[in-house]
Amino acid sequence: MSRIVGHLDLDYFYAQVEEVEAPSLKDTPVLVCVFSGRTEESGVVSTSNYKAREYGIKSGMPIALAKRRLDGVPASFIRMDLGKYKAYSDRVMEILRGEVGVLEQTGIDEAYFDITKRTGGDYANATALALGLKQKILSEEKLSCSIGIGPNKVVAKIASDFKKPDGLTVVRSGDTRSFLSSLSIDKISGVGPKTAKLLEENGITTMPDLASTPTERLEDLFGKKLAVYLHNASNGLDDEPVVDGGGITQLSRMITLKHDTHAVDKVVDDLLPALREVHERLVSRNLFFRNVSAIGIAKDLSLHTKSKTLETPTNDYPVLEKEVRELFAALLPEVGDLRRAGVRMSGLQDMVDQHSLTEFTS
Ligand code: TTP
Ligand code: CA
Repeated sequence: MSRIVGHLDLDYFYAQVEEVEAPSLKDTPVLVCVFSGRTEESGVVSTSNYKAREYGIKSGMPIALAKRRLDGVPASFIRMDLGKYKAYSDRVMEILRGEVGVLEQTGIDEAYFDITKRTGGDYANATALALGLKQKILSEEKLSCSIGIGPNKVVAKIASDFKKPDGLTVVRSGDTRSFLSSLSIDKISGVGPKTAKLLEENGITTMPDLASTPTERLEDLFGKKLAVYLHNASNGLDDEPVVDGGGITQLSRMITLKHDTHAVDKVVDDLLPALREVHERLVSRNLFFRNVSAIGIAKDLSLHTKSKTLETPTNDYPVLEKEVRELFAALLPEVGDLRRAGVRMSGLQDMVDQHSLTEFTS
């Protein structure tokens, strides 16, 4: 089965969150700023929407310069609010986790995921999964993202950046070389201006140049590790695995409740189909869970969780439902009305491990 990896990156993330919270901003430049506080204009632009980018606004630009570029243009300069973006990020990652299982989050707005098993190594299935994911994130969080699908992490990352915003780029394993050949070398993750300059000084200016440069020659310039990486990446090769953040596999699912409520029975009733679905996924993968969490998203969109670690791992559905009910009974009085609810099972382990554990303890 050929490997299929995805990379998701949210579009103009901080600025897009500000647009979601105040949709009237959408058609004008939005700049999320870190104000240093010395003067009204001191500080830098963290990011901006695509409207602002039309005026040459870039991340890291001094606010004063951005103001000059936008002279006479109605634009919003908004103070960066990391807590708010983190809450959106957490919820998007929950949605993603629910769809793909294991993911490797590499930034507040980006993550890799391996969908080889889930798609049976079939790119048509991968495309459908990615489209469904984009739709889900848009309908639940009103956020657009760009997704790249490819045979490995290097290609998936380049692909997610290929068409932005709201892009989906699928690069099948046989097409990686032709896809990469027209791109500049700095599209490879980890190639910054310094590396690009050194390559250029050595006559290596295009991706095909780099792809056909023997590793030994690159080794003289960059040392073995980077040389091998550059050679492989420019040839579309990479076998780095997607590593789940905490090294623990998880299964989760979030739903939007029919009505905002703090009644345990109502929350759990709405959640039952999702619970069954996530349990089916557990059983179909021959897994047991050890930890279970109730996840709630309140009306102000804040995220709350309560978790429990079981004494013995299990794959028993009634246990799952009972634990989830108890966790929500503890969570709801603290949080009040929920808008969305979810469940997460973590500390997953193979039934095989479980058998050997039982043999060992009995
Ligand atoms: P990016 O993904 O690099 O940028 P982006 O999401 O704003 O835009 P796009 O992906 O559509 O090109 O960074 C993610 C967030 O990280 C970004 O929204 C704000 C923050 N950030 C900074 O604070 N400073 C920076 O210099 C950069 C590049 C990003
Ligand atoms: Ca982004």
